[in-house]
Amino acid sequence: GHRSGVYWLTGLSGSGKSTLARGAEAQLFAQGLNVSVLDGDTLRAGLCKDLGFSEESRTENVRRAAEVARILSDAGQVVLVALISPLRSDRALAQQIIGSDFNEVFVDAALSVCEQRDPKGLYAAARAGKISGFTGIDAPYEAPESPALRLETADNGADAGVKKLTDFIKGNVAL
Ligand code: GGZ
Repeated sequence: GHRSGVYWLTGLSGSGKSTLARGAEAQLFAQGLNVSVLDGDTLRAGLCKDLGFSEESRTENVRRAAEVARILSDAGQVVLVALISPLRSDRALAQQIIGSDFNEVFVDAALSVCEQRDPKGLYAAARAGKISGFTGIDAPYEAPESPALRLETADNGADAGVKKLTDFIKGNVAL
């Protein structure tokens, strides 16, 4: 069909969501598909500039991303969303907005692994009490119970995860 789907990557900060989304974007683009990436960092620099990290702000962040994803998906784009989206209720809201095009992808890495990666030093800052309400430290992360796809990033290179995600999307687009 012309609907290629929304692939909603949820996971802790540092789990690899952006890397996987950007990698899959490049692969799919090279194969002629129209792809859009909605990344938390990018959205928070623009569309969601007014939002912080309270529970209410995160819910609104997820809601806006879902509405945009739906518009892009309706226009026939493959949509990759990379947001921590830590609460099951918020991801359920996204699924409700997007409908049957919604595919939940769990980017699964243990907190200890993400904390070791700590590319931006945010976990260290959270541990030191310089940031409060950091997901996994003093704000909740509720793992998906039955994701459409689960990608473990701790022991696998990024390329393996990108291939799994790309293959999953291509299988879905072909349906
Ligand atoms: C979680 C935070 C926080 C707090 C700043 N909690 O690894 P990053 O840096 O680049 O990705 C994280 C990003 C999370 O934004 P999202 O829009 O994905 O979050 S949510 O879906 O929960 O709305 C992190 C940075 O913002 N960051 N403060 N307190 N992540």
